[in-house]
Amino acid sequence: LLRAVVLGPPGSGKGTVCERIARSFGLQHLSSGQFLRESLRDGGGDTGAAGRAASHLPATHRGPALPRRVPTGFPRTLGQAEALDKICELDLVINLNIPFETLKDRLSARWIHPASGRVYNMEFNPPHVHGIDDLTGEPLVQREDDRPEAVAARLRKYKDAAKPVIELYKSRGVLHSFSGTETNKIWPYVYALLSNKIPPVHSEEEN
Ligand code: G5P
Ligand code: MG
Repeated sequence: LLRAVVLGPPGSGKGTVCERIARSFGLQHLSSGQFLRESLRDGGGDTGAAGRAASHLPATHRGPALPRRVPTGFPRTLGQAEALDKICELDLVINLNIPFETLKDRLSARWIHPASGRVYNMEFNPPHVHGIDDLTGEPLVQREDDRPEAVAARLRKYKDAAKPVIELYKSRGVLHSFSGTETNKIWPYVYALLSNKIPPVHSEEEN
């Protein structure tokens, strides 16, 4: 059993890296943000508000399914890390450390398919047809919280909340930080770290 999570600021590539981990190691990707967006889709509201209820998330993920999944974006606060401690102890925390300017650029070019959570980027991984999801043919949208005025506030909020979480896992010796501006350069290191612990089902290059 390997209990791993992926942490990082908005736009750091948690979703992108986690999709690759999921494919390479036969796991499922579980995004707390996507989970919150799905919960809110019919009721209206914003993910920030729903996030305040996110301390319920560990219970949702309790059970035998947990080791087969790689959560991203959780735990996001010290309170959530402590709640998670009551359920299991993490073996590995992957922390993505990406410069602020890079995050802003990436988020302004991000488009998503809301129903599936599939993520595109006009420069990095554009859809085959502009504005259209590759698999369903449905329209893509920009996330409300990717508007430039929202991004700066999100980054600030993340920094404050994440600092003690990062310190906690660092002090336990389970934190692995990866710094850079390109996911493709970070990915081989993440792959190498994980393939030491669990057998891959696909090679690194296949992602
Ligand atoms: P989310 O959904 O977890 P964030 O803000 O933490 O939201 P986000 O924005 O989803 O994280 P990401 O998953 O880290 O970013 O990044 P990504 O989508 O993979 O990559 C960003 C973009 O860059 C994409 O377009 C991708 O294609 C592109 N890209 C990737 N790599 C590269 C590259 O090398 N080069 C280039 N050019 N592009 C690249 O949470 C949403 C909200 O929900 C709440 C919070 O309010 C949060 O803001 N929330 C919680 N609240 C409380 N507790 C929790 N546990 C919560 N979890 C979420
Ligand atoms: Mg994401």
